[in-house]
Amino acid sequence: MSPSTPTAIAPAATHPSRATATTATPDWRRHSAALGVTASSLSAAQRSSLDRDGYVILEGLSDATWLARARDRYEELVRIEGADLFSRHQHAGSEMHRELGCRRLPDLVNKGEVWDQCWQEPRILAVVAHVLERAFHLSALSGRDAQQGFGHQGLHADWGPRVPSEPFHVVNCIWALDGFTLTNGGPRLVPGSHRLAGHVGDELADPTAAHPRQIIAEVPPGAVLAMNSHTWHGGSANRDGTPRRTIHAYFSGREHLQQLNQAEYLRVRTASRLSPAARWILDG
Ligand SMILES: O=C(O)CCC(=O)C(=O)O
Repeated sequence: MSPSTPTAIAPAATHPSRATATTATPDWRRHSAALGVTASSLSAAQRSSLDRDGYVILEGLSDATWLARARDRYEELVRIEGADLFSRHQHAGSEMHRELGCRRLPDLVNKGEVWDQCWQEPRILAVVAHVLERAFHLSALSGRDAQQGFGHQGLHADWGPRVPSEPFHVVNCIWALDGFTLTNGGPRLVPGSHRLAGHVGDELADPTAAHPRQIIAEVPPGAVLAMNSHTWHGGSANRDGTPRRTIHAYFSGREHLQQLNQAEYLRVRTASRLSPAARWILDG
């Protein structure tokens, strides 16, 4: 067709709006970049660990000062909210399930600036972007710590039975405020299980039993177990009673309902300190 005929007018040249629709950087990439995510936020080894094993342990995301503040604030919130260990009186929000012998703290977005880095840290967002590969949001930000003798969970994925033709839907980044050991309730995981079709019950009649390929994640204080949370996992029992306080930053594809409607719960004081990109991560 001749370029001089009317139908040969190049849409991109003459209709900027169409050009934008086809070439613009997607919102989620722009907002991630605004929060500091770059192509090198994760190393090639970290990306392959996520792809192959379904998780990666990220170190060096926090320093001793932050860790001390985070632990103090955690305990302060437990005192204020009475995050009772024994479920009936827990103040956990309705978005969180209750668990005997575990302290749970819901809606941490609104409970101190100290938690901002748990969901805005560029390497955390890079994991989310790498696994989900599309627009996402923060579904919930919460605390969990199992007391001595408690915390053993059945292996589970944070989603229904896996359909391999579907994209991944959920990521959980677990900040280990005290570190995880083999005996204080480090999460157990079945490496590579995010790539399997179906669910844990297909392999294990009793999901609370040990899986032959499970490992217990040992994570130093202040580091993060960042997980494609289709990977079969679960808390293990805190046998030695040493602290194992965690912050769970749980993200999902943006098309899914959040566990807690973050925009609805957002307090004015919280909103006033957030950047537009951070606000975008909270929106439903
Ligand atoms: O805190 C942990 O070790 C993992 C907890 C977990 O998987 C859950 O609460 O669903």
